[in-house]
Amino acid sequence: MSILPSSVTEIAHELPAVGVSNRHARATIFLHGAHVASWRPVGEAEVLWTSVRSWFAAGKPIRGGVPICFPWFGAHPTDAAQPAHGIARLRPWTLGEAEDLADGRTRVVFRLASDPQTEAVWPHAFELKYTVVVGAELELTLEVKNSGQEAFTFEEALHTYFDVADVRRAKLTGLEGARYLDKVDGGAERTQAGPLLFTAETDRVFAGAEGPCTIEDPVLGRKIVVAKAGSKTTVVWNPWVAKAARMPDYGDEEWPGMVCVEAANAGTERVTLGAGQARELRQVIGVRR
Ligand code: TA6
Repeated sequence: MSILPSSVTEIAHELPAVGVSNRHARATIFLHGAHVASWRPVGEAEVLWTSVRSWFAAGKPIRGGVPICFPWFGAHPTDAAQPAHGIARLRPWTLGEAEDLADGRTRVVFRLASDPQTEAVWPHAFELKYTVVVGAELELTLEVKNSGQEAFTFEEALHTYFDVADVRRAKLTGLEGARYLDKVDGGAERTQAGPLLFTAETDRVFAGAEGPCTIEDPVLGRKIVVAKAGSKTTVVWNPWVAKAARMPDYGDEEWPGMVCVEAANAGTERVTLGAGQARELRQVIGVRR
C-alpha cells in the first residue's frame, strides 16, 4: 500500500478498507469492488445507505453505498449463472495513489485490470481506474480503458444507494418529461409526468437522461443533488415491500430508508471503445439545505 496521507487510514475489517477523514467529510471505501460504503459531510447525516444485512465477503456484493457495475448492467445477457451487474463489484481492487489536496479534500485512486478469471467470463482486456474525491461533495469517476487489440462494447453504472428518512415522503426531480422503461411492468415505455414520487416498487431506466437529479427529503430537511457526466442513462430504484423481503442481504423493514439514483450507460446506451480508447463516467453528489 502506498504511503498514505494523514487523512487516510487503513481499516481492519473482514474486507480491507480505507477510511477518509478530512475537514470536509468522512468516508469509508472497501477495496472489494472499490466500494464507497459511507460518505458523511461535516455537519450532515450519512448520505449513502447500506443495509444492516449486507454481506461483507469476497465474491459477494455489498448491499448499499456505491456498487460499480461493469461490464454489464442487470442480469448477464446470455448466461444466468453469471452475477448481476457484472464482475467489477465482486473483485478486489488495488489502492493506487492517495493524496490530500490543497483545498482540504482527499483524492484516492483504485485500479482493476482484466485477468484470466475475468477474461473467462468476459473475453476482453480492460483497465479500470476509479477516482474518489472526498470533500463537501463526493466525486466519483470511473475510467474504462480498452487495453486490448479489438473494440469492445460494455455497460456500466455507479449504482448509488442514498439514505432518506422515508421514501414515501421523498420526491425526485430532474426527470420530468423523460422517457423511461418501467422494469416493474415488463419494460413498458412510459414518460415521467412531473416529479417522481414513490408509492410502490420503482425500477425505471431513463434513456437519454444526461442531467442532474435532486432527491428532496422533507423529513431530514435536505436535498441531495446527484449530478453526472459521461452518462446517458439514469436508473431509479426502490424495491418496496415484497422485493425487499425476498433479498437475503436486505432487511425486510429497510426499504423506506433508501432510494437508488444511478449514473449509467446501459441498454440502448451501452458504450463501444476501440483498442486503446478510454472514457469516463462521473457522478458528483452534494447536499443542500
Ligand atoms: O438498478 C436497479 C436494479 O437493476 C434492480 O432491478 C435490482 O435488481 C437492483 O438493481 C439491485 O440489484 P442487485 O443485483 O444488487 O441485487
